[in-house]
Amino acid sequence: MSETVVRPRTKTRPKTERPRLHKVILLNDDYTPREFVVTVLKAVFRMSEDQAYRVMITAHRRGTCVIAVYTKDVAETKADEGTEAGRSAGYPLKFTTEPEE
Ligand code: TYC
Repeated sequence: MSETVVRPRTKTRPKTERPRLHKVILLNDDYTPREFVVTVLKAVFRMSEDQAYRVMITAHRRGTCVIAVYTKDVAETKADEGTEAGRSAGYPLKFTTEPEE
């Protein structure tokens, strides 16, 4: 008597959830000089002069601007670095983070 061995032809791939990314958001204020905002964006977020200027002017006109998305830790560290750069120069510059949908 012959035995038929049936093996599954497909491998089960466990679904791994990708970690949610977090947005870093720049908030406008009335006191921080535009040029200072651009300098911080270039230093902390590695932006070109052009990119930094566009992000700064967007926040200036609309109130906020999303800068980039990172893992939670990196987003929070960068937001703190940017906020601290403003604080140590005496400006109320503020960056916040928010999880992506
Ligand atoms: N509104 C500031 C000014 O007129 C400039 C500014 C832009 C400040 C963007 C913060 O996130 C900001 N000097």
